[in-house]
Parts: sequence; C-alpha cells; structure tokens
Amino acid sequence: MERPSSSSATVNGSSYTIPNLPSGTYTVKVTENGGCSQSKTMSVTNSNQQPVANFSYSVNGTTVTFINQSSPGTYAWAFGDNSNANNSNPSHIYGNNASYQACLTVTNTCGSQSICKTVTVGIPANAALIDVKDLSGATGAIIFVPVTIENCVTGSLVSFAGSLNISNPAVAVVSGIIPGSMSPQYNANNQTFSYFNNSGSGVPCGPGQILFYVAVQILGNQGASAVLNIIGTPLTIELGGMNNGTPSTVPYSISSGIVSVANTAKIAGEVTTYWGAGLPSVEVTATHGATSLMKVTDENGHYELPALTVSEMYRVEPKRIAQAENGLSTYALFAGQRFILGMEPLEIVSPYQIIAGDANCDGQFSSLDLFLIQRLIIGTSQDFGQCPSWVFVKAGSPMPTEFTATNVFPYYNCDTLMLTKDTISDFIGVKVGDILGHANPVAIVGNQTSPRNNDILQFSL
Ligand SMILES: [Ca+2]
Ligand SMILES: [Ca+2]
Repeated sequence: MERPSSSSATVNGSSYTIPNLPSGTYTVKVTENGGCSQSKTMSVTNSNQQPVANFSYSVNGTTVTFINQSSPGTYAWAFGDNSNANNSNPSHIYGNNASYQACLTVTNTCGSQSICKTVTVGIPANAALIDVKDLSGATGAIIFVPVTIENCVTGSLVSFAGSLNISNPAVAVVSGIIPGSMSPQYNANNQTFSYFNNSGSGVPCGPGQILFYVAVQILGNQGASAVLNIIGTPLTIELGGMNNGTPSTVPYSISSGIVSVANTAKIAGEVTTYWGAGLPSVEVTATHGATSLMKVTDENGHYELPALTVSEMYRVEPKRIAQAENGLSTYALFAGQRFILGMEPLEIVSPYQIIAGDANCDGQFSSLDLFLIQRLIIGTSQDFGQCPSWVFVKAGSPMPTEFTATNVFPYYNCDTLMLTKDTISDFIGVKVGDILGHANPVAIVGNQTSPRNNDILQFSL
C-alpha cells in the first residue's frame, strides 16, 4: 500500500481486512507468489473508523455532570443505579451516598466501545436534603410522589425551582405538581417548576416536611421502575431560604425517587339508584377462583377493593339485604298494571322500573309480580321469595331504548373483568317491587319510604 500510510494483509480465502485506516485515498497492490501484480485505487472515509469511548465527570453532592469525550456516534449511559440515558452530556442525581460504576457505550457503523468509571457521591452535612420519595402504583394509576426536606439548614424556605425528570418515559410520566407546604407553578412543556413565597417571610422548614407532590402517571408493565429526579436542566435547581433574616440560596443535595409499577390494583366504584342517589351498606364482593374480598359501600355509595392481584379474572357483584317493603305502594301497582296492558302510563319511563317490577326474578314483568308485591304491601308475606330485596345492574351496560315487559331481561347483574390496572366498576341498584322509584336509598331496617322528589329525606335508624 502507498500513501497516506502503508500496511499489508494476508489473503484469507478470497478476502482480507486492514483495520483502523485513517481516511484518505489508497492504492491497493496485489502481488502473487510468482511476482506478477495488479493495482487499484480506492478511498476510505472517516465515518468508517472504530468508535472511541471516554468521558469525564464532576460531582456536586449526589449530582454528577458527565462530559462526553468520545468519538461521534450514538451514546448509551448506564449510571450504575439501574438508570440510563442516551444524550451526549447527561447530568444524573444518585439516591444515596455511595460509589457507582458509571458506564458509557458509544456505537457507530463500525462497532461499539464501552468505558466504565467509579463515581463516588456524597451529601454534605451543611446542605439541606431534598428527598424525592419512592412510590409504586398500578398501570394506568396516577400516584402522588412526596418531595420532602430533611436536614433543614435554614429557618424558613422562600423559594424553590428546578426541573423534573423520569428516566424512562415508557414506565411513567409526570402529569403535574400538587401543592404541599409549597405550591409551585409547573410548566408541563419542559417539566420545570418554580415557587416563591409571597408572604415575605417564607414557609417554616421542618424535617420530613412535604414540600409538594409530583403527580406521576404509571404506564409500564408490572415490575418495571424508573428514576424520578429533580434535575438542573432546563431550569437550574435553586433553593432559597431565610438566613438570619436575609433571603439567600440554601446549599442542597437531592435524593432521587423510584417510581415502580405495582403488581396489585384496586377495583373501586359507586352504587347508586337509577336516579343517582348513593346506596350505602351494599356489600360489593370481588371473586377470583376460590378467593373473594368484600367491602361495604359508604354513605355515598362508594366502595374500594384495594391491593388485588393483577392479571386475574374477577367477578364483581353487589348485594344488599334491606327491608322488602321499601318503596312499595298500591298506586305503583295500578301504574304497573296499565304498563302490562300496553297503556303506556306516564309514570313508567325507565327500563329500571321494569326490572323493579319483576318481583319474582323470572325475567319478565307480569300480573303475577303485581300479586307478589300486593302481598307484601298488605303483610301477607315478608319477602319476595326467590328474589332479593335489591337487585343490581352493571352501570353502562346496554339497555333497550324501546323497553317492554320482557326485553330488559336478562341484564348484567355483575361485572366480569381481567384486572390489569386500577379499575372503576359502578352499579345501579334497583329496589325490587319499587315500580315508581320511591324507595328510600338509605333505609336498611324498619319501614321508611321517602319520595325522591322531596328535598327532605325522612328516615330513622
Ligand atoms: Ca429518595
Ligand atoms: Ca316476574
């Protein structure tokens, strides 16, 4: 080979390789054993050079700023605490006072090269510690990660600003900031926050105090995690406090948090009448396999079944035992009879009224049901026999708009779902026999009814 450098290679089969050539124009001369030769000119460009990895870094508390000194290519940083980055000159905040192996891999079309360095970080004793807590939530949930202050080196805090970062946006993303003792303004476009106290004296600074919460939406699959950081780009971190009556910056260190995807989720919801009144004391049971968990609705009809294992099928079913005579009236029987005769009474406008009318739960509203309701009104019987006092319909399940005495049946009386994330499951409660919707939603025992159009709800316990 001739200019700009010379090298030689032995043919291996019909090919040969001469690595690490600087860019330039080369003449390749092939000589056979007998001395005959032939030449060809070709050029080698820079882009085909092997990558070279190197970096330096600076430490400030637990914040490390990395300076890339590698050849061009794509960069993959592994900071040694299970977090990563792909930008050229990342800044990273470590969670603990410790040593970490930080590695950089640079890749180009010729291959890749890695280099690792030991980075030791520490939190100075004279600095306040801003601690982003660890928190997990189910896929789809929004969790509220507390940001607290420890080692409060100032009497009161007057300002705080910085930028939020999540190491892997496929796992979780920041959706906002919820006030604690501070109420920062937040810019979702660049994930920066800024707070200043407008009382003139600042907010008292106590150990463990929650400054604010970062609202984080969980997106990843269960078991995944990401680092939630307060970082100095694009908005520089600055903590301001009162120092002997003078506002000044406060030295700080930041401990990052881990947001992770939980392997449990909750089923929650509300149980209401079809006119929207909350139903308390409804037993809502979630069953999968041989296990079941039950919670009773509160005074507003809300329930919550927490910490259910995900990736399981659940059957959610409400049940309410309350007095059978609630909401019954002879007038409702006349309206029901006119409906059965096809006279379209004005009092019956909802398919739930037909479900209420089916007093023996046989899937149709008929004269026999009117007879059963009448027996309860006059005291010949105390219950509906094969029908419970309340039945339930899964909210949002399809209902015919042109309903008849039979086409609203069967209805969805439970919710069956594959639990993958926090899930809402609402139900409509229907008091059996209450054809006109007059049942008192809070009546559990005794004999009380209350017209729902009345502002005053009359009941006694
Ligand atoms: Ca932390
Ligand atoms: Ca019936």
